[in-house]
Amino acid sequence: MKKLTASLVFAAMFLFLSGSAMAYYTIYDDATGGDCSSIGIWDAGTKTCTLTADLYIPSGHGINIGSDYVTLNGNGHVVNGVRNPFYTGVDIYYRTGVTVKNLRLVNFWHGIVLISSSGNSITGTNNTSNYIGILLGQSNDNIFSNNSLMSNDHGFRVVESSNNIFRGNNIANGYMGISTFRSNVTLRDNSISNNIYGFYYEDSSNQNIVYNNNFIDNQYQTFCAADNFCSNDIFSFAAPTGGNYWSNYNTPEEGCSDLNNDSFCDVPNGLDYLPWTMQDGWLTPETLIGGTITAVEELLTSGDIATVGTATSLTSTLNNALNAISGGNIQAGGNMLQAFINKVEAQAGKQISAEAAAQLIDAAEQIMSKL
Ligand SMILES: [Ca+2]
Ligand SMILES: [Ca+2]
Repeated sequence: MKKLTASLVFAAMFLFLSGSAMAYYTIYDDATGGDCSSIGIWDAGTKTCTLTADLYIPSGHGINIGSDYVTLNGNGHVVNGVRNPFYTGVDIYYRTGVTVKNLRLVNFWHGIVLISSSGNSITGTNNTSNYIGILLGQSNDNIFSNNSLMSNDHGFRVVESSNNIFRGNNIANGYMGISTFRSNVTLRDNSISNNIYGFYYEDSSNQNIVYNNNFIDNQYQTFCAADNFCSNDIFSFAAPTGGNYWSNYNTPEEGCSDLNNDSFCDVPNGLDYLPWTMQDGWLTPETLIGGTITAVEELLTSGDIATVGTATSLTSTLNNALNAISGGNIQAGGNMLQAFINKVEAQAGKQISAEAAAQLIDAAEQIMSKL
């Protein structure tokens, strides 16, 4: 009966949300970007609305995304709301290919809502003091990366949604960091800290993939609301990927000894068969170089690196660094990473966009600091 009631509540909520898409501003893919011209600058070529000022939304909904394949770039600006039921900062209903980035959403009932929307990207947003930071309903295959969710009752709330990826988010100081209902999620590289419940999943929320996250000082780090409805969840992979870091399971007193010094606890922590003994243990020089190679390939695809030749030169230098470090020749690896930085600097603003060059140099310097 409890589950039926909960389901009806969600159904009613979706109807309410779906029927209330009236927003102060709607971004459309047209000559002016819909209302974009009154709050920012519309680039019709890239279909991007870039905010030019902070906004205050005194009632109702702030910005509705009215077309597929558009980008809303907050450019660091804040949209402030009023925390009454269902008032929302950004509405994304029945959309695909939408990107929302670099936007701050404060004091809404929902910071961002996705309903029946798949294949979208929410990245680098900052959601603070909302009831729910980001809500998904019946929305699949979206990516949520590098978002900050602080002091929301629920950081992420995921309802009847599948195959969404949550990566590199910082979720802290809430009642539930991420909570799911009849859903499955992939959680990776997130920091989930100081919530009552870190990851709360219920009612056939199974087949979750949860690895390489820092679970820090949540009263309940993970909580399956009904064991018989939570199954086939994966909390670790074989070394060197391993599982997660758990602040309540990282010392011998807590059951985590590491007698063979491989940075994994020698005994599993529940379903996590390879718990890390240190935060971010998976961010070794080797894994970071692998990630930087991937970044170069992505920057080539996005056009931030102009030619295949430039990208190949960079990845071959990174592979040389990887081989040297894997073989124990740390100094040679460091020299290769310095050579990589020199190559990037030489092409910054030429074959490599200035922004991408700064990103790659930061990555290389981070790796060198770990050698
Ligand atoms: Ca501890
Ligand atoms: Ca060990």
